[in-house]
Amino acid sequence: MTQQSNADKPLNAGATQDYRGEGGELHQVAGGDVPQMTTQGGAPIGDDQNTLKVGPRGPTLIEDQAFREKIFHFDHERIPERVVHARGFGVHGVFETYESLSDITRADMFQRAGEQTEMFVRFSTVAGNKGSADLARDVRGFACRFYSKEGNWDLVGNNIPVFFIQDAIKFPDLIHAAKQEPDRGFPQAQTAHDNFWDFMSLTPEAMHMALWIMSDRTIPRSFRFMEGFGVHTFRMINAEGKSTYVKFHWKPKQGLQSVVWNEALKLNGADPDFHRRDLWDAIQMGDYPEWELGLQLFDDEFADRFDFDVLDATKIIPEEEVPIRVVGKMTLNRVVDNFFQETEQVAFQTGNIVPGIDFTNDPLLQGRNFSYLDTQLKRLGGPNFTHIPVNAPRTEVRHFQQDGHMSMRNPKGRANYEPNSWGGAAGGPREAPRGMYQSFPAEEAGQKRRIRSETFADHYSQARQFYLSQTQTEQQHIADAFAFELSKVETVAIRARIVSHLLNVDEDLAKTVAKSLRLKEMPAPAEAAMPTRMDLKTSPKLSIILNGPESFKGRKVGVLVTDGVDAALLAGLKSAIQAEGAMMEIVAPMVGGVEASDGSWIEAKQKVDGGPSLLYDAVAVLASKDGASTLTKEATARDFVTDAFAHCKFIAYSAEAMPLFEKAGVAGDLDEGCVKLASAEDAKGFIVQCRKLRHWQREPNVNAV
Ligand code: HDD
Repeated sequence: MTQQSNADKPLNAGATQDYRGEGGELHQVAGGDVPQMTTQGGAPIGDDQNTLKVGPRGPTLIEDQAFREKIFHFDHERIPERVVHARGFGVHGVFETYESLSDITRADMFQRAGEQTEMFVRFSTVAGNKGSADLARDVRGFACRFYSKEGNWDLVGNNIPVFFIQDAIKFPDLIHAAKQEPDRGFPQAQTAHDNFWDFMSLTPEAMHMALWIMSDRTIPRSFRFMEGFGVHTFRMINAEGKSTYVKFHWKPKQGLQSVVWNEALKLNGADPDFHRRDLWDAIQMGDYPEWELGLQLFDDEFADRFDFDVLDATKIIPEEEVPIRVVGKMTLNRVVDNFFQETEQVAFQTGNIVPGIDFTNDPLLQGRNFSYLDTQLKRLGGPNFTHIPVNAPRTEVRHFQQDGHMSMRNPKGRANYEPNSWGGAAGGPREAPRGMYQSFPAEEAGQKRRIRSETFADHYSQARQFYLSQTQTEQQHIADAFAFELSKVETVAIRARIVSHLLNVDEDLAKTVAKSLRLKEMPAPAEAAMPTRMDLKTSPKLSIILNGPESFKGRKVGVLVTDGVDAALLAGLKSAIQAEGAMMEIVAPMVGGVEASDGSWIEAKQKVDGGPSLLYDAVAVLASKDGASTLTKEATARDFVTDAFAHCKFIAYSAEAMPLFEKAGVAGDLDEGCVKLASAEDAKGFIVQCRKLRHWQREPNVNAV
C-alpha cells in the first residue's frame, strides 16, 4: 500500500495518519490520541475497508473472522421493541427531597431533607412503533426510576392520571384495538380508526379516559410542559408499620402547555422528533427541566367516604378534595451517552418498590406487577437484564441467583445456596430481618371469583367533571378531537355509539360532536351500569390553560428574516427574548444566513422550508422591503404566516413585512395577538404578551367548521 496525500481530508483528519489503500479507499490509522480498532476478541484491525480475498478479484475467504464477526453482530443489532411505549426518550436526573417524610414512610430516600437520589426517566408514546412520530395524539408515558440507597423504585406513570380500563385482564384487548389493525398493518400511531373506537364504545369504563385523551393532554408541546401521575393508589408505610394511602403527582415547574391538533398533524411531518429534540436541546443548553413531586395522602376514613373507589384506576381524587403536598424536586440534567444502551435497555417494573412503599389491591396495578417483569425477559433476552448498568441498582446486590444468558456477576466463593455451614465471607449473604422489605399486613378475605366491584360502576360522573372543568377553548378542542377521530371511523354505528356515551357525560358536548359528524339522528343515551350520574364540583387543576407558566421561559421564537433586516430591531427582539429566558431561532431564505441593514451577517438555523412556524411558540417576521417581496412568492414563507395565525400564535412583524401577510391572506384579520415592531420597547411588550402562550380569542375566527 502506498502513502498518499489526501486533499479532501475528513474533519478529524488531524488526529489520524490517513492513507489511501491500493484501491483508493481511505484508511484512518491509529496514532496520537486515536485508539486502535480491534475485533471483539481484542485483536488489532489494520484494514476495515476490504474483506480477505484470494487475489484482488477473487472469492472472499470464510476464515475472515473480522468480517464475519462484524456482519454477525450487525445482523443481531435489533431487539424486540416494547409491545407498548415503544417510542421513548430517556434522560438522567436527580431527585432532591425537601423535607423528611419519616412520619409517613420509612423509604430511605424520603428520610432526610436535601437528600439527592439519582434518577433515570423515560418519556414515551403508547401506541406507535419505535420509528413513529412524536406528536401522535396519544398518552405519554412518564416512567421514573429512583436509584435509592435501599434499591430501585420505579414509578411507572403516565401524563394522564386515569387509565382506560379497571382490570389488567383487558390490557391486551385495549392495546390490540389501539395499535395497527392486524389485517392491514395500519394506521400507525393513531387511535383514529374503527377498531379503537369500537373497543372504546363497548367499554363504558373507558369514558373518563376518553375525555382525557381527546383533550390537549395528548398533544403536549414538550415533555417539559406536562404533568406526570403514578395513576394508582399506593401505600406509604412508616417505621411503625402505619399505612397511608398515596397518589403521586409530578408538577412541571415550566407550567403546562400543549399544541393544537392541526399543528400536531403538521409537526409530525416537519419534525417527527420534535419532543425528543426539544428535551435534548434544553438539557444540552443547561436549561434543565424540573418537576416537583406531590403527594395526595389519605387514610381509610377518607377512602371509605370518597364518592369513588380509590382502587379504581379510572378515577382521580381532585386536588381540591385532597390537596397535594409537595415533597421534592426532580431535575433532568443529563442526556444519555448511548440511546440503545440506556433508553432502549432500561427495564422499568412496577414491581420495583423499596421498603416504605407498597401496592394496593388496584386490579390494574396487580396485573402490571406480573407484566413488566415478564416482558423484560422477552425484550432483553434473559434473566440477567438487571446487570445492565441502567438497570443495576446503585446499592450492592447480594443473593444466590446465578448463571443464565449474559451473566455479568455471579456470586463469588463456594456457597451458592443457603442455609450453608461455611460462615463468614465464604458463606455469602444472609437474611437480616431488620430493614427488610415488609408488605403491609392487610387482612384479606372473600370468595374466589372473577368479579368487578360494584364500587367501580360509575363511568360518567368524573368524565363530566373533567369536561366541565375545562375552559371554553379546551371544551371546543375536546369536541373537535372527538369529531376528528370519529370522522376516520368508517362504521357509522360506532360513531353513534360513542355519541350515545357522550350523552351521559354532557348533552352539549354530545350534540356538538353529533353535529360535526352530521349524524342523521341522535342516538339514545348509552345504558349505564349506574344510572345516576353525579354533578361534581369542577376542578380548575384539570385544565391546561389555567395551569400555564408565569413566563415565556424555555419557549422558542422563530424569526423569519431576509437580507436587509433591520439590525437594531432584530437585536432588540433578541435581547427581549433572552431576558425572558426564552430562545430565538433564525429562519432565512437560505440556511447560510442573511446580511442585515448594518452590513453584519446573521447566521440562520433553518432554511424557510425546513423551519415552518410549527416549530415555534411564537414567531416574528422581520423582512426588508425587497426581502418581503421575494417571500411573497415563496409558498413556505406564506405558510409560515398562515400557520402561525391559524394556530393562534403571537406574531410580531416589521412594517416592511406586511406584503407577506397580505399575500398570505391574513393582513385584514390581524388582531391584538399580532404586534407591529418599530422599536426594542415594542419587542419587550411582545414577549410579555407571549407569556399567555396563545391568543385563544382568535380561534373562533380561524376554526369555523
Ligand atoms: Fe404499562 C410499558 C405506563 C398499564 C404492561 N407502561 C409501560 C411504560 C409506561 C407504562 C410509562 C413504558 C416504560 C418504559 O419507558 O420503558 N402502563 C402504564 C400505566 C398504566 C399501565 C400508567 C396504567 C395505570 N401496562 C399497563 C397494564 C399492563 C401494562 C395494565 C399489563 C397488564 N406496560 C406494560 C408492558 C410494558 C409497559 C407490556 C411494555 C414495555 C415494558 O412494559 O417494559 O409490560
